[in-house]
Formats: sequence, C-alpha cells, structure tokens
Amino acid sequence: MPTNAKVMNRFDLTKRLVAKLTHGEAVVAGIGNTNFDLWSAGQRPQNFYMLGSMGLAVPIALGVALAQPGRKVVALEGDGSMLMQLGALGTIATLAPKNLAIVVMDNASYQITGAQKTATAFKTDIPAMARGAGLAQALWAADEPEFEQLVARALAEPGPWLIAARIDQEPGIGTTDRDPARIRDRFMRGLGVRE
Ligand SMILES: Cc1ncc(C[n+]2csc(CCOP(=O)(O)OP(=O)(O)O)c2C)c(N)n1
Repeated sequence: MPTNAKVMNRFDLTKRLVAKLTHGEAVVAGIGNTNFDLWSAGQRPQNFYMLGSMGLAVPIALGVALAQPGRKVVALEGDGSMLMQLGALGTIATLAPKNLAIVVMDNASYQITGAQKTATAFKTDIPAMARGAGLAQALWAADEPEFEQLVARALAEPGPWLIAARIDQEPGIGTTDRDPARIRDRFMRGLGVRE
C-alpha cells in the first residue's frame, strides 16, 4: 500500500461514485461494508449486493459486463475480498471487457470481522498485482479529486480499469436488505432482463 495516498472514507467515496452514475450503470458491491455503503449511498435497481461470500463482486461484475457490453459495470470490493479472488484479474485481462471497472476499497484489513490485517498492511500492492495480471489501467487514487477523475475516466473511456483507494477503518453505514432472491430480482429488472 503506498504511503503517499491519502486515507479516505469509503462512504464518502461511494457517494461520489454514485453521483456520477447517469446512464444506468450496473454496480456490484462485495460482502459487508462495500455493499452497506452502496446501499446507504442511495438505492438503484442496477445495484447488486453480494451477501455471504468474499471475492465474488468482481467475477459477478465480469459476467454482467460480458452479458451487456453496452452498459458500464462497476465492481466495488474490499482488499481482503479482492485478495481472495485474484485469479479473476487474469481472466479480466484476457477477456478485456471495455465496460468494466473495479474499485478496491483498501483499509488493509478484514474490517468487518475484527480488523485483522490483510497482506496490504505489509508489502502487497493490489494495483501493482493487477498490472502484473495484465490490467494496464490499474491505479491508486491519491485523493478524492483524483478518485473522481479516475471514476469519470473509467465511465467514459474503454476499460478494463482498476482504481484503488486507501481508506480508513470506519465500518459501513447501515445494512442491506438480506433477501437474496429480492436483490437478484430487482437487479435483473434493473438490467432489463426480467419483467
Ligand atoms: C469465503 C469467505 N471467507 C471468510 C468469510 C468471513 N468474512 C466475511 S467479511 C470478511 C472480511 C472482509 O474483508 P474486506 O473484503 O477487506 O472488507 P472490509 O470488511 O475490510 O470492508 C470475512 C473474513 C466469508 N464471508 N467468506
């Protein structure tokens, strides 16, 4: 984790991201804090909230991006969950969906289960790993204005993108609806694939 990146706040960044979504972009948020903050930032039918399993926001977002190439798709994931599913980065680099962006909220910990340190608290740098996987556009956001600039580019320019933000230890705000079938149905209707 770079020490020169500002420590930001996940809910603040999530609100900044959601404010830029004006074209029905799909957002797939990972377990726990990332989806709690997405939920609290304002519910949209194009939001999907992963419950229960770490590491699945990115693979689900990849599937959505491949199924609907005309729609931009954003995956929001914590560092612990991203580290659990690194193989997805190689798949994304290989398939190179132009409409996919990954945002990693890196608090260097498994915050929600007791703030145990992840590898990013030591030497591991997720954007550098993503570049190694073949994602050329994998960057740290130095501060909030740069985060907004990178999100705007990811929504306007061909991807795939990975944007990482160093964040504080604040828990997520609120909590999601815990009904997986309802989450799935609402998302499918939001994507226009279910009546
Ligand atoms: C496969 C799997 N392993 C472990 C857990 C238990 N667990 C749930 S959330 C979590 C930590 C998530 O860490 P991170 O993705 O970095 O998000 P943060 O809590 O820091 O926002 C853990 C260990 C789980 N739900 N699924």
